[in-house]
Amino acid sequence: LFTYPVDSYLEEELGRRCKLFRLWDSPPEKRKEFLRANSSQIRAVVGSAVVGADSDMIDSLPKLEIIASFSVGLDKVDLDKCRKKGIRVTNTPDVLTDDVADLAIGLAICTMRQICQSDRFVRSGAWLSKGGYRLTSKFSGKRVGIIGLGRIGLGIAKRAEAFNCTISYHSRTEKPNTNYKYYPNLINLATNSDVLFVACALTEDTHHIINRDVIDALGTNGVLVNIGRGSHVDEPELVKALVEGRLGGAGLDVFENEPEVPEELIGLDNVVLLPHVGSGTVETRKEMANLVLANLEAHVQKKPLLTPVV
Ligand code: 8YV
Repeated sequence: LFTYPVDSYLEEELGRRCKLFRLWDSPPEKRKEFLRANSSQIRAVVGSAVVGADSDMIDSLPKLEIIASFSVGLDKVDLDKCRKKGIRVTNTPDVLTDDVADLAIGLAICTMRQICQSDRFVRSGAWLSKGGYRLTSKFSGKRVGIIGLGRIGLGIAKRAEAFNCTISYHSRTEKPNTNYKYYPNLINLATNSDVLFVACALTEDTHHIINRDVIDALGTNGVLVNIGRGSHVDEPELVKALVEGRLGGAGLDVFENEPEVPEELIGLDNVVLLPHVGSGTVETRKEMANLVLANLEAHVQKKPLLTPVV
């Protein structure tokens, strides 16, 4: 069962190798029926960051053996239920780390140097009519804070080091083998950062980890970059802070109710808004698809899974 048409190569390959059910073939109000009608045949679910496998879906598929997600984030999969029912779960780590870390740095620079806004300035003819663009903020050498020092967080740190930034981080526990400064308290990290990157997994603990207090600690010159999940951020609080000028700027690849983006952000010049494209390159999406296929193949051949989570 493929839950969402997220990648045509993966869809083709799944169609070639399996009996493929496409969840989007049935309208949302008929999906329960659709799942019930096909439940005796569905042994695997391929989900993504858009549509995963929630508790109801898992319960409606008694023959389900494996969920292979076309994503590194598994917040849309009920992992506890999978553990209880002995359903295997895989994701797509590593292959997307470079792209997401590249995009994070790109978003920081775009937001601070106002690259997208400057491009709009040229296209609108304002360069001719108004003269040069206003001055922007420097990125090199700034204090970078990273929430979550996993694969992507480390990728961001490594890149930011090349820009002579000082790197600090917050996570549940201090990481061995890094010289980056650890802040057990997120408010302290935000107070001591010019740019704060969200790069942790979305869990109950990290839901709305960016709240009003963190935003205010980052402050009027601070920039928030979110390449994690929209729900890491209390979005109404972020919007308020940006509108009221309590936060310097934000580079956002993810939103709480994608594809909806808060209307108030559209007119702001201190934000850069992207449509969840962190892993969205031809190269990486193909590697992600191949990893999903390889995990499914390993499962049916009773070999060790390549990237098991459960
Ligand atoms: C994808 C993602 O955009 O890996 C993740 O967690 O959010 C992204 O790689 C997504 O799975 C495709 O919808």
